[in-house]
Amino acid sequence: MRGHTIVLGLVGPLLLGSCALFGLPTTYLFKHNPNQADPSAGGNAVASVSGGMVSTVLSVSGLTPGKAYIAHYHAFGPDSSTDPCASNGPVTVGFPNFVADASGNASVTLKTDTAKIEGDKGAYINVHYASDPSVVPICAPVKLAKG
Ligand SMILES: [Cu+2]
Repeated sequence: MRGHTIVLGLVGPLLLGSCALFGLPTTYLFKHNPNQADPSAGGNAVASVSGGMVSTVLSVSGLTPGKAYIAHYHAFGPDSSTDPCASNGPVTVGFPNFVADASGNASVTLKTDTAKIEGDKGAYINVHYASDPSVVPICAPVKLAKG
């Protein structure tokens, strides 16, 4: 009985962490970082897996109209084990550059190999100002615990 409990405790998080690998679209919500950039920015990222590829569609609102942005998947970094958006991880895959429309909305799609964002390699998605990538209005956590 005790053995079962331990096994379930280990397997549960692994199954949750790999849901995106089983074909159903998974939605991740953007949250605003603690800064003043584009204060009403928000939106989501919807990831769909098929044939070893993952397609991720970012749908974002509240951006600065006409402004250029960049977005990336980032790996889990060294600064946190429980908050990927605060972990300061390296870029793993970049989305195509995009520009917010006249209403401050934008949508951009990235298709890439699932292997490039599996596990800790796809811990979060950041949206940056293209003109100053140190400015990151919003972040979508994808993987909530390191390892
Ligand atoms: Cu980035």
